[in-house]
Amino acid sequence: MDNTPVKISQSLISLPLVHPFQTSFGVQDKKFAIIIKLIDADENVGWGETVADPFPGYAYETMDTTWTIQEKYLIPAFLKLFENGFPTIEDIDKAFAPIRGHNFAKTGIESAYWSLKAQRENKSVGELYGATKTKIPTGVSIGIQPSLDALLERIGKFLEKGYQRIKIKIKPGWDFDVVQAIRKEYGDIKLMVDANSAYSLKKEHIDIFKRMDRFDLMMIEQPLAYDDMLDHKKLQAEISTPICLDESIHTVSHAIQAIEYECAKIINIKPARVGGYHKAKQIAEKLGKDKVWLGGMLEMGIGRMHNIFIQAKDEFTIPGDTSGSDRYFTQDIIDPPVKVDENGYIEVPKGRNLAVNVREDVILSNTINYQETS
Ligand code: OSB
Ligand code: MG
Repeated sequence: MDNTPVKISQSLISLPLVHPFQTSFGVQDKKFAIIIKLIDADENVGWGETVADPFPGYAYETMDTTWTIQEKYLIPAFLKLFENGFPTIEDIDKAFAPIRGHNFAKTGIESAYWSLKAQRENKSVGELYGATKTKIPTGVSIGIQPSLDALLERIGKFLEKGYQRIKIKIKPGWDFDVVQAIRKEYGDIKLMVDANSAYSLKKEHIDIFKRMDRFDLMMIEQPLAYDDMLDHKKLQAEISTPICLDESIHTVSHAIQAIEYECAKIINIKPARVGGYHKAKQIAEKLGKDKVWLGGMLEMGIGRMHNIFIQAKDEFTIPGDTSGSDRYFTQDIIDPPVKVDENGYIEVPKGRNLAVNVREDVILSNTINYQETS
């Protein structure tokens, strides 16, 4: 049996979002993704998704940089490994290490690798990630809305659908009063806020966070600058609400250091931001329950399935940002789409590889750019 993959392709696609997503750094009404398809000589297929956005607002990587880094550096380095047989994750780590940064691009290729490996070994991707659970608890991340009433109504809708936890985006001027109104309307629901770095250590901002301690939030996500762990440590020392870091964490050691040095109490793991699912797995295993949960990048179905399988690991007890496909898209690229049950759980499907069908027709009809390498 010839194990060499004959082909790897990348397809840049876009899907309209059912509801615009607004954060402190911008608004999105479309989602872009690069779908990675890996085919070996026996026609086994692996699927991956690169989740970078058009604008470098959340991360420095974009759909253009990931496309280029993949085509010019990662794909050639990756394909070369197969000259010596089917590579291990350690081989891949070693081949990608000289290419500094660009974790989103690396994760796109790495996720396709896991999917191909699962297909070849007749396993589910979950088995490779160390999944044990049959369902995962989940929440929803709600963007900044045009009015408080619109936000309250939207929260009500997701609570009715069963979502276990509500996360809202905040920014200066859309924070204390908004959280107060939510507590008044919906009582002691599981609630948290995400600032996407919109605040600083100036006194009026510290005061807002001190006053928010009374709301018993699960956590405050990334209040301060994306590259400043020490300021987060200072803020954490002043407030009782746990700080969760998102944008600041790019490696396994960042995650461990942030907890060890008390810059945060919780880490939002996004596989794309930390360089892949293997690294995400390592962070979860090293930090353990109550210190980690899985964030999201409005993934399409392929990235969403990878996210579900990693969250089926024991460590993920805090509800994540992986919502049902219908919260994002009218038509997802997988069948069946992801569904959240009335108790706010997503069932982890059993079956080979991603355990769902990839809708290649939907991918094709939404493709903007295509490239393949053999
Ligand atoms: O900060 O967690 C974030 C989406 C895009 C970029 C950054 C973030 C988010 C989310 C959405 O909060 C999570 C999701 O529903 O996938
Ligand atoms: Mg965040």
